[in-house]
Amino acid sequence: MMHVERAELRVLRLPLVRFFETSFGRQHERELILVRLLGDGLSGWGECVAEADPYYSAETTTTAWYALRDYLVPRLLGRRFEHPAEVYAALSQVRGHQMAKAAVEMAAWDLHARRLGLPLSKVLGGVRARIASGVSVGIQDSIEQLLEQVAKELAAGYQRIKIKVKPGWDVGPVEAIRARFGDVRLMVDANAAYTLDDAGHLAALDPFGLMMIEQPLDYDDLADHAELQRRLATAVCLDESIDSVAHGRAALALGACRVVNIKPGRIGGIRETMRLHDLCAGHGIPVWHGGMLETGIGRAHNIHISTLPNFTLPGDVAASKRYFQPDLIEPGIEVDPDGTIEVPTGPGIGVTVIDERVAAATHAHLVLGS
Ligand code: SMG
Ligand code: MG
Repeated sequence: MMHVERAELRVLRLPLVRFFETSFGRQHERELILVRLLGDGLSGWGECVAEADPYYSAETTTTAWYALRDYLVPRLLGRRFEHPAEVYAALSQVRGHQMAKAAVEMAAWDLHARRLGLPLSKVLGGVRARIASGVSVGIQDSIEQLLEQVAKELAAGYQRIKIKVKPGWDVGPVEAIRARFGDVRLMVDANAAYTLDDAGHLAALDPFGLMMIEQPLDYDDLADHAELQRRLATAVCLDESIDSVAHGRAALALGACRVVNIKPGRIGGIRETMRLHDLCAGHGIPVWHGGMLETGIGRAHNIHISTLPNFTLPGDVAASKRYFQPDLIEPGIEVDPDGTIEVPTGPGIGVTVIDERVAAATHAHLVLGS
């Protein structure tokens, strides 16, 4: 029995080591919410993937704070759960707010695994001790800068390169990477920057043998993606459009993608991740773990989740030092020269949170419960 006695919510702001630019803008800082659930003398951590601005998703740190404080945490406080798989259902009266739900649900999984004294990956039924790591390289100011970044990441061992694209920064950068680095595992992510009218232009990427093109069309679209997939040789991967297991099912039924990026935060947490993972496996659709510029806390969750069997492609789960120096955990997440990350073996997410670093980055703090 897991007893939820108290919850701590925090808003943190951390500078990024280097700016990160997508089709919707450039950011230099990460604002995020941390959730800590306490009970029976133990605590579990969750990290909310919502950002300060509603550009990747409608949810933001502000909406997540409101949902957690007024609706989600109050539904868990004082309650006992046999298993964290029950937590998502306990939040079901609240519509949407998947990122806020995921943050507190994932904290419950960490708490549960710590009570059992087991690494989270074991509790989930994970099948590997190391995960394959890829990187996401943002839009750069020049092709030279892009090639420099890609060279650095390949030298670090990363198993696949993803570059962010947008109209005006797509075929040229891909061509330049192929010319310089040959047959590396390469993919692109448009973060919804194109429309179906661009299908002909996107087909110009087909000859480059990309692993996939991620979220080319609108953030909530499925029908146009299905039409685009019919017109492209390159596999379409959906990210933003799959914000629930139900939408995942619709995407597969429509043939809107051949690959799925799973971010637990986007779909409501770990239980929903397991459902979407199994659904995709049943359809022969490979999945990989997305990233949301998480600190080591969210990153550690992502590593454990990536041990599930159908996470067969390298994810956006990279080393701490690409984003934060220092990270909130010690030691930070490291990538070995073979492009893999070791799954932490300690209880729960298995990383040590450095309280002083959390405190120093905290801009708001709220304790709920006894
Ligand atoms: O965490 O390495 C990371 C970032 C990976 O590119 C990444 N994420 O659309 O997949 C994506 C983006 C979303 C974050 S941009 C705010
Ligand atoms: Mg994406």
